[in-house]
Amino acid sequence: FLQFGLALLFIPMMLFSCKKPIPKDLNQENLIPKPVSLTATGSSFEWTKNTQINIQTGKEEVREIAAYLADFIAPSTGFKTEIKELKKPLGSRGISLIINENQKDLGEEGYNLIIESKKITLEAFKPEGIFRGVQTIRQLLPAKIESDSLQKGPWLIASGTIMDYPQYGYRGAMLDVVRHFFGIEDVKQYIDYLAAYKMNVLHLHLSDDQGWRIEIKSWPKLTEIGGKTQVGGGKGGYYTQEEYQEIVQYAKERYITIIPEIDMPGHTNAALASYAELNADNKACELYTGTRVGFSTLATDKEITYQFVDDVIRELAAITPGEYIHIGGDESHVTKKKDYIKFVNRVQKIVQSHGKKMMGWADVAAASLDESSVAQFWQTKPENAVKAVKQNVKVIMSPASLAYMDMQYDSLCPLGLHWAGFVPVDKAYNWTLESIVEGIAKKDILGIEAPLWTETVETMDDIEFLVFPRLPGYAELGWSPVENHSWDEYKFRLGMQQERFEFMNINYYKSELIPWQ
Ligand code: TNX
Repeated sequence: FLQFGLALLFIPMMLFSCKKPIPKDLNQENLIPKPVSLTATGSSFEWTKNTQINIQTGKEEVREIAAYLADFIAPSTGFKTEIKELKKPLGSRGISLIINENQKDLGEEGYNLIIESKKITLEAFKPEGIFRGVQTIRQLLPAKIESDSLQKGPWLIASGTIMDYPQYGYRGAMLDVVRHFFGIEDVKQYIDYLAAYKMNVLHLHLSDDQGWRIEIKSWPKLTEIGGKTQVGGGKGGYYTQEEYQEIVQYAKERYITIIPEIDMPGHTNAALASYAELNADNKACELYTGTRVGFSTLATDKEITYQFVDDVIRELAAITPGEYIHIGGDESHVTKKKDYIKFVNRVQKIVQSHGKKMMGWADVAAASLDESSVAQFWQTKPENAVKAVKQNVKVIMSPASLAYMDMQYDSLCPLGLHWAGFVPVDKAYNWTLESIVEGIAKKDILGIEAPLWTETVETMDDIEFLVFPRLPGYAELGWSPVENHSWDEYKFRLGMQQERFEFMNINYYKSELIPWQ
């Protein structure tokens, strides 16, 4: 009788506790990048099969973001989330994605997120802000939300409010698709990694000594010959203009801008091997599959060279909606200085004539830069970046010794180079954009970019090993206010990302510096 009585007591209690899982605490969540401000209110919202996403009528872009969110949670939850267009989406249930003029102060990418036990309200001035806020919702869901197979709930989101916006408008990564070629599926995967950490730029390094990776219809041999190989002699590859546009579109749907780079006048062996007339001696050189730098140059005093540059930039500008075209300009060691300056000045005009702004590695500051141009600081010595700022040009911070994801973590690291030193995960995080170069202040800086050169990188697994876990740190340096950065606190948040990395099938480097969960 006693057993029966206890059972009577416990069964309803168990049922009750199944219905009401223990609330999560928003303060204990491990968001990267860390939001500007956050207040916990001690209960949870549960995403169930009946949860709907509400949007305002006529907001087509927001509908697409709602569909992205619904698609994202579908494989792991099994839910078919309904998207409802309401005149007043501030209903009492579900998740409302709202464009609101009143959020203007939070800027293009800022958002306000209010999580209550019965509803979630995500408000922003622009769809960009809604998309960034959706990434916050994503990180507040249990890590298994990242799985592509069905998982068990409950799908709780801790309640409270988050007000958030980025410090810098440019938060990017670069992928070198020349030294080793990566197809569009890999590039899309890379874009998804950037999106998850609220990054908004992917710089694609599309030409170099070892290859030419973008179809140029007026100069077809660039890809027919120049696209045929890569470091180590593999088969290389290239994107047709249609494929490139597919990448641009995929990135756009994630509020990421593609910045294409055609590196010149140095780093041009692949072009020089494809067209004899681009060489000073009119002889095509051999294709190159090694890893040396600084040995090639376009013939800067031939008119055909500028015809070539104009055609390439024109075709590229026509399929690139972003405002920048990157012209490289680094390590032109065999171009005479006066020729280099003349070349960059002329190319800057060509870029502008096609309605774009010029971006270049900071070496371009030797030339006369227009204030609309942008210099990317990469060298271990900052003189060139300082020279750019003196010309009122804005800079992107990519210091090799801190932000190069192709630098080895340590001397035992099986992949990567170390010409700028080792970059362990703490070193990668422990710096600020505005205090790294004397004479360059926050007002001179557009943001951060973490490049990945691929001399030693052959597969997506290799990419992931060098990118994770450093990338989330770069995202935080660009997004979160300086007073929110602390390695001692960040490393625990990063450790908590482990379960997410596992569900995402990321081949991350298990650095001993991080207290993995
Ligand atoms: C220098 S960084 C280069 C690249 C190499 C890289 C390797 C820069 C602007 N140029 O050509 O791939 O080092 O880390």
